[in-house]
Amino acid sequence: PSPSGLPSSGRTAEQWRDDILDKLLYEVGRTTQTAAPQDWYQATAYAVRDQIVDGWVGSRTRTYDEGRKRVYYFSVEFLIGRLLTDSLCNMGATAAVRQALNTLGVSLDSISELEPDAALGNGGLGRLAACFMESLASLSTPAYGYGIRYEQGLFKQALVDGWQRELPEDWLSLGNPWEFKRPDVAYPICFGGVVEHIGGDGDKGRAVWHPAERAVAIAHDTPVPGWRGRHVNTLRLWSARSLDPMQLEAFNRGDFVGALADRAKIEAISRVLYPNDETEAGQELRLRQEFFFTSASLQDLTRRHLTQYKDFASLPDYCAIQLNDTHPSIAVAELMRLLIDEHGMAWDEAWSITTRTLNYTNHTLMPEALESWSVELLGRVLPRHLEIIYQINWEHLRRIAEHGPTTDARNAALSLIDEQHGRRVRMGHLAFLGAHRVNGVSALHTELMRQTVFKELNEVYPGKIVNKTNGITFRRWLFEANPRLTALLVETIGPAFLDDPMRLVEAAPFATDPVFVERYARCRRENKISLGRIIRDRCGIATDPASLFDVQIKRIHEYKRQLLNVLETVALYQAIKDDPGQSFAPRVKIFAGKSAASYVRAKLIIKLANDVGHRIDADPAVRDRLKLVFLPNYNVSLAEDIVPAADLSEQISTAGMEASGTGNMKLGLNGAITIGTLDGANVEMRTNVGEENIVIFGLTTPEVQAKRAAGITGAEVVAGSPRLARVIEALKAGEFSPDDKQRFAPLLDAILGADPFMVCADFDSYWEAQRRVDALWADPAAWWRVSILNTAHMGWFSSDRTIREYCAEIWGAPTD
Ligand code: DL6
Repeated sequence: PSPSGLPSSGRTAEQWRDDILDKLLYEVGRTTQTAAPQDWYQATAYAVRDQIVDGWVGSRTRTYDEGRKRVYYFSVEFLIGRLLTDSLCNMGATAAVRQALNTLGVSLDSISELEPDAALGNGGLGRLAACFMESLASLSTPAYGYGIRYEQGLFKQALVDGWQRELPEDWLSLGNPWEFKRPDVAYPICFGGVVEHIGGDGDKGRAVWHPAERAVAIAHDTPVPGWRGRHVNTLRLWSARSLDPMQLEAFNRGDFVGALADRAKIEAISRVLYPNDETEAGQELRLRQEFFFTSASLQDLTRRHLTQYKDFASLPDYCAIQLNDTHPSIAVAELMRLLIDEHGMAWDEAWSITTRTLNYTNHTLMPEALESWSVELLGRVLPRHLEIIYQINWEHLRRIAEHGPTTDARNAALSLIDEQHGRRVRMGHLAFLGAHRVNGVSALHTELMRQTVFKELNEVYPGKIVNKTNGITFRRWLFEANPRLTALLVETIGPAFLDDPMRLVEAAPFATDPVFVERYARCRRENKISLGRIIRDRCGIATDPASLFDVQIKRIHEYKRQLLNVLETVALYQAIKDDPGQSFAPRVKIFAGKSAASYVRAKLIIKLANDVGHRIDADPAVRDRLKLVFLPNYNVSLAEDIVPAADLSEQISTAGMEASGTGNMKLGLNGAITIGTLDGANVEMRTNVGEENIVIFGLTTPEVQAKRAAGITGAEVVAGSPRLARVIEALKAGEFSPDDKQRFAPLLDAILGADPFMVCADFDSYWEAQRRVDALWADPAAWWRVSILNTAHMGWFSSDRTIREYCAEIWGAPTD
């Protein structure tokens, strides 16, 4: 093991030094005299990449030679963040490269910071895809991630006077040393036009699609090295190019803009990542994006399969495709089209192959987030696919009719076509029908899928829905993000947990060992000091590491209830002012997260948090006991700074609404104590850590459902809660927005009315839970015991466990 406790790659610092100098000269074209920090970053990345490539080639050869089954993970988002530190960690090369750079007068930490985050995702779904890719490689499961190479990732968030402003994200502007462009791996992607039926077999027969428009998908490959570099997989992202660079005739006429118009329209497909939780995101471009990467990926993998195995009958034996949410669910119709129209297969055989190859993961139950496309749009952009979807639906409803009496209402619920909202194709239903297995991402969420969105389909296809509780990669979220704690754990319980996360439990007996506790607490303190520097630099606020760092980091959404946290902050502020003698824990409330650009209320919540923070900071009577900071531009690398420094993890969504959550696992692994509702994976975290080691509050899912049905308004709840009433009064009176007293009226109206997210209903319970947190904080031995036990019991939430379950129970794919 290297000094950090992590394994070493076997390459010496001298070898790395030579490699880096070589790359600096011959790849970057600079000398040590002329190199800027960015050049050093590039040279180091190229040197590290070289070491990955050997393993990459070896892994592909082994997969081919041994006929190993491949997993294909289709995802419109891969939120991978930075790759240099990730690769170094997995290759066991961090210490040697650091030393090599030191001899050249370069700091590894400084150049790592220059790498832009690959922000090719919005939040949980995209980050899960990144963790899964890493675990697949670490478990030596042959896998490809397929997605889109967005030129602009998720927007950069600036805070201007407390308001979110979106700035373009330009992560490729200085090049991307990790990717290999493959201009030869290119597929045509078609849109529009008409369909000609040529075969017999009626509506199930073969057709020729005469498209109106053609794009080309070009592959860009990024190697994904697993833990200890044993196996390397591929993330293949597609970019869109037009067939013709320009209309030369128009150009020669002097119409320079018109000459490039078609090209611009095609290339827009891979230009920008859509914000996922924007309800109106479903515009034509989004549909084109989804089809674009799905079709390219299917063409690519079927070509690979055919080259190796010569026929399609064995496709399900050698390929498992996972659809990450409904975004790639057009794969059901596209795979059918490829098999029938392009390869001449009969419908029934094509359907059998499709439904044994595809699987689908659902990530949300919120009706507005369940994708559907108008029949008109789908028919216009993908006419052949709409026909196939109609035929799948016809067969599906016919089979149901054959199995006994049914009703119109039941048929309407089962149909792929939603007739209630202007004839729309339900993409979740399509994915369900086309999949071998459909999974939820936590036990509670999976059960709710069975009871709600897929109730009728589950009755017709019992057993198709299975649960696969999410996980996180410990390499990124413990070893890299928290080297101090990792080294302490290695020293205390040995290195076995680095390969088997369940062995973390061996740290449990040390939860009451004063020497270990002191060292564990010291790690946290040092991490808090590091985070404090970031807070000071970005927010201009000084923090005391002796304060409780209370963290809520995630997308800003009403159901995630940052508002509840801010309201509690106001109540605490008032309580401290009322009676300065009360012994509340000194706290720094840390928020970070982006709101969808068009989500007005979420943006107002950001403004409220900022206004409350400023008000508190301006109050000398309170500011040393309570702070609220909102760190701008939350992304993966900022999360890596915050997570190891958190004492308290806020997982306070309305019960029944968070599919799983994975921030809860990252923070718990690093020893933050969770304050949370019985929602998503919090339920399983309680089981794993023990109910005495987690602070649970609030309504349960059935209680939320009952409250909603009873139609109790927030105003009625407030009438019975003097503390909340006072908070509301202060906001109404404009105490936090003297320049615009009405500013927060839309937020108040929402919670005082139907209060769909139960902010008022859960307020008192949340307040009391926070006071339990205060009491625990006041007893350091108890606090650290609980904190350490959280780290020790988080092994089950490794994405290695999740991926092993997928491999064994869904994909039939090999591990190790
Ligand atoms: O499954 C990953 C992640 C869950 O942990 C979160 O609970 C869930 O909100 C998130 N969903 C999304 C966007 N969903 N859609 N569509 O990120 O997935």
